Parts: sequence; C-alpha cells; structure tokens
Amino acid sequence: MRPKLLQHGRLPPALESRLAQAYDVHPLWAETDPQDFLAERGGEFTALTTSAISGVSEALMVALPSLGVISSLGVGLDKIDLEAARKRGIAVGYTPDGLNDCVADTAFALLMDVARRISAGDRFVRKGEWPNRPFPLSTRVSGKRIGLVGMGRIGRVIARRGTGFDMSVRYHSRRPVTDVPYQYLASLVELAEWADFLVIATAGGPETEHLVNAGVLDALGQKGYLINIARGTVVDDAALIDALQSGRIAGAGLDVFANEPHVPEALFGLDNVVLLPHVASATEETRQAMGELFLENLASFFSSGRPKASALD
Ligand code: 8YV
Repeated sequence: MRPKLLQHGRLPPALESRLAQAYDVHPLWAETDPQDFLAERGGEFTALTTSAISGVSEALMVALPSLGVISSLGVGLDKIDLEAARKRGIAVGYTPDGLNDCVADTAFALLMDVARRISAGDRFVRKGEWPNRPFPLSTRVSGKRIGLVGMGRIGRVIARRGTGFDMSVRYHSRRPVTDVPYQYLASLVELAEWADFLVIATAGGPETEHLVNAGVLDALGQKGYLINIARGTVVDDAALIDALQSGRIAGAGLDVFANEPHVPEALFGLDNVVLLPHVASATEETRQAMGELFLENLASFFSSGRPKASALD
C-alpha cells in the first residue's frame, strides 16, 4: 500500500510525476471545496507536501488527524506553523543548502545590476537613446562595503561573493556567529550607516517583519543600495518606496515582495530599482537538487521516521 499523500499547492510538473509514482497522491488544490473534502477525507492522509510559498497552517494540520510528515519544497519556513507541527508530533522536512549558491548569485546579480545600471542601460540602448546622449555614470561595486542582514547559510555565501569582489563585509543578526571572519554589528542602523550595499539574507516571519524600516533606510543613505533575496515582509514597503522616490537611498534590487505575485505598482516606474519575480533559486540545477531532497525527506520519514533534512531540529 503506497502512503496516502495530500498535495497542498502546485509543485514543478516533473516533481509531481515522481511523487505520484511513489505515493497515492491527492491534489488538494484541485478540490472545488477543500474544506468539505478535508472534513470528509482528511483523516486518510499520513503525508502532506507544500512549498515555502504555500506553507502549512495549524488549521490544515488539525484537518489531517493522521498526518505524520510534511515535506516542503524550499528553505523558507515562515509560512509553516512549526510549533503546531511540533505539538502534534508531525515531522517537517525542507530543502536547505542546495539553493545557497544560486540565491547568493542572484543577490550579486541584483547588486551589480542596480549599482552599474545594467538593466537601465539595456533599456537605454533598446529605446534608441544612445545616439542622443551618453549613458549616465553609475556606481563602482568592487572594493565597496557590503552589510549583510543575517549570517545564515545563504548570508555566508553572499559574504564570500563579496570578498571575491574585494569588498569589506560586516553583518547584523540576532546574535554573532562564531565561525565567520566578518565583523558583527549589534545595531542594524549602525550596519546600514556603514554599508554601501545592505543585503537582506534573514528569515521571514513575525520576528523580522518590517525590520528594515524608514530609520534603517535613512541610515543607509543617499548613496546606499538595498538588496532583498530573503522575504518581502522584512522590508516596510511604504518606507522603501518613499525612500526610493525621494532619493533618500540610491536604489534597490528586489527578488521578493510582501504580497507575491502582486508588486507595488509605485516601483514599476522607478529607474533605480531592479525587480525579479522571486527567481533566486529558480535554476534547472538547483530545483533538481531541491526536488531530490524533497522526495528524500519523504522516503527517509517512511523508512526511518525522520526526514533527511528536518526543520524541527
Ligand atoms: C522558492 C524560496 O520560492 O526556498 C525558499 O524559501 O523562497 C525559493 O526557493 C521556493 O523554494 C519555491 O518552492
């Protein structure tokens, strides 16, 4: 008997196919009345799949009284009620590490683009403006100062990218980490005052909501740039838009937003902003690696009682 697995939210098609080979999968997202379906058949399922974007609420866990394991595609856990899972003895698997490099690459792609005005230059040429006027000078990146908000798995890789560009690296997080050579600043405002580029690499969720506010942005200053590859909720959108429109910061490179896929339209007209549709981990290679671990988490749970990468450790 293949374990009965409920799929909460879509997954990449190839992954859905592989899931269906190993489990008796039911797509909750295809139900016209999910609540009715859960009330009638929720007790059948021992496994639930989701993603960092879809998450899992306590209410959904309650509706699945036989649930033993959740497997999430992604590293972000801000949308999964971990305490509720822990309380109910539900294992939670996720997919850290495999995406570190591509997310760090994207942080630098955004940083380089917004500082050296790559996308703006492309628009300038395509609009046929070059014959009329020279493209404005941009801002040097190498040798500058990069301030990291968060020094976890991804923050460390971004820091290494910075040293590769001969940049000075400092960071802020809830507490200093012992195994990195970078200076820790207990104050985020102090880090923003020091940095030329403030890069958000911290977890989302209530503890970091609007951590980057008007005061932090004012500290970053007119020559400072904000890069966000973490979660949109970490930044106060209204404060960011105001700082960009008024020139209180020089620019921003954003891959994540508070209410995806909806992006504040005030950002669309700003030439000093680079916008991406949450694609930092979205490469063939990384999503393949994430998918393998996502499946391995389920297989490991059903063979040993634990996912390979547990979010509850
Ligand atoms: C993807 C992410 O959006 O892993 C995360 O937390 O935000 C990104 O990698 C996610 O993995 C999609 O499932």
